[in-house]
Amino acid sequence: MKINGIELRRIAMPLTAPFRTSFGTETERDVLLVRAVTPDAEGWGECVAMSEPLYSPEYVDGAAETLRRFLIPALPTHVDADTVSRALHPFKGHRMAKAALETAVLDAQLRAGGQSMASFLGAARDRVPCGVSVGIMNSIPELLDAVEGYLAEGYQRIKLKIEPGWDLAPVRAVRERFGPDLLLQVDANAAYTLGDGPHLAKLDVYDLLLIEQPLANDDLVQHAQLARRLATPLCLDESIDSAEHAAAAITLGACSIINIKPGRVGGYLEARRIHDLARAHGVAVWCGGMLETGIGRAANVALAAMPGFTLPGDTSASRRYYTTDITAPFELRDGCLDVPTGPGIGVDPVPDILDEVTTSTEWITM
Ligand code: NPQ
Ligand code: MG
Repeated sequence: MKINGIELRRIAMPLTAPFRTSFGTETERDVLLVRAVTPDAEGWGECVAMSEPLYSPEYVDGAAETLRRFLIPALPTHVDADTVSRALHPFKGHRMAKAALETAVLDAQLRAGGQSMASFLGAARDRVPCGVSVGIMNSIPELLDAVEGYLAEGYQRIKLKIEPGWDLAPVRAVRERFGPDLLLQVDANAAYTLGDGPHLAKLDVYDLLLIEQPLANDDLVQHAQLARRLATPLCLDESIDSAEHAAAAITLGACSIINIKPGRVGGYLEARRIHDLARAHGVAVWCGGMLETGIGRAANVALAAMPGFTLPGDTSASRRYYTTDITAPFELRDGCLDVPTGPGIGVDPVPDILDEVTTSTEWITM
């Protein structure tokens, strides 16, 4: 497939409500979109980097610079997702930037061939069960109201963001209020150390599905030690940058569950490798979220339809984060999202809405 050029487009998406995690409070999503233009089709990729390097070392200005300076110039003039992946391989890190470019090319390739992303990835179902990630709140009553609202919308699983000072009490309150059948899990975004092990073990009585990324991103060995001291299954997010990290974590016993985010691991091809590896080892996976717009969400929903995704993901409806999405909104139906069936990611930005939120565009000719 020939490639004419790449557009880098920045958009500013106000969040419906501030989203607080152990690393900070976000009120607006600063998103970089990549559009690959070929003679036969256009493809879209969404870069999941945040505006600041708080979740991982990547950040959106850095991703844009990496794309324009190194990644896009390294592309051959005839591409598909595999050749893009190989061409980007010499560059270390910058997986979110790579993922956005590879996904834009993959989307264009699939649209040109009339195949859906779900079919390409080997999806096993046409709808995926959805969970929701609930930020740190100012009070327990406020948290209980938020959880009650999400359950009324049909979410099948609740994930509470935790940090030191906001862990046992909110978990206890939610468990007591909504009962033993609620699928409940927590995410610390690396806010604890191994010394907090005895404290985190107090979560065991609340029968959580999992505890996600309690320790620092690079603490694989410490996670293995912690996992042995907890009854709650340990899930890794930030620590897993690649299939190699996943293999190491599984071998070490650092986790029994993996949160797969295609952006974090460098794209959907690598995400599929981690899925296959985890499945072969009996390790459950689920699809995480990075407050994607409909563009990133569509591809994530296709991924989450693969057979090894046995736990509900953070693939929430558009309205969880945005009053107006840039695509037709993803809406919950019986606690599930429908997997898009059209070619490629199966959704398109609505031109007027896209223009309204665009803050800059840049065209790079091949
Ligand atoms: C997680 N996401 O699983 C992340 C972290 C996260 C849905 O909990 C702006 C952009 C704010 C990306 C906050 C969920 C964010 C962000 C949190 C990602 O760890
Ligand atoms: Mg997480």
